[in-house]
Amino acid sequence: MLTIWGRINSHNVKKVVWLAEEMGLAYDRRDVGGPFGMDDAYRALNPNALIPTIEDGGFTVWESNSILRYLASSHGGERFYPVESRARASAERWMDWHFTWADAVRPIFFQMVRTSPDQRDAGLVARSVARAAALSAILDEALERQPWLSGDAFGIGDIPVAAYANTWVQLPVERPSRPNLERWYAALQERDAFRNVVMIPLS
Ligand SMILES: N[C@@H](CCC(=O)N[C@@H](CS)C(=O)NCC(=O)O)C(=O)O
Repeated sequence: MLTIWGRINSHNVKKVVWLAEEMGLAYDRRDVGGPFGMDDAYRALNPNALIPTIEDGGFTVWESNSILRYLASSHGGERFYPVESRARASAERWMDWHFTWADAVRPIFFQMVRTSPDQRDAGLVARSVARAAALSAILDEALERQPWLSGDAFGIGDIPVAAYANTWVQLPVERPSRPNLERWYAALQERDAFRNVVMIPLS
């Protein structure tokens, strides 16, 4: 049985649980992090004191994107991970680019969801909203040429960007029209795992 440590309102935990659900894996998710805290046993598993961490038959991995790659390389998850080297690089590029995207979306999320209104930094929100809007043009352009960030089919190249795209879409901020991104987001919503794991209320 796969064990996934991490509270489910974490973007990085959502990514891993989403893939586990897509793969139909049996897993036991344990709440760690944020209000749940972390004990010494958890810190021994993950010296970064961050979530998520997984344990699979005595094998422990942390770093959410590494976990995605591991799961998609085992347990029949290969259909989510292109094999051919150029197709794989094209898909994986979005897993790395997601850090750029997350750096724009995260401040808006923290300010609007996890910061009381009187403590908010309006300048930071405005700069981050503008940055996310500009970056969304890059996504839109890519999704004009292909249906998924992973290529012709949904895969792990879509998951990290989509976790933050959902937050961007759910936040009450101005967004430019991005037809291809909107078509991709609508297609994501047809996936049960995306709706059930990622599209939960932001908290
Ligand atoms: N690069 C790491 C980042 C992990 C990370 O920053 N996790 C956040 C939650 S999204 C965390 O552990 N925050 C502290 C906490 O929840 O207590 C990964 O992708 O796994």
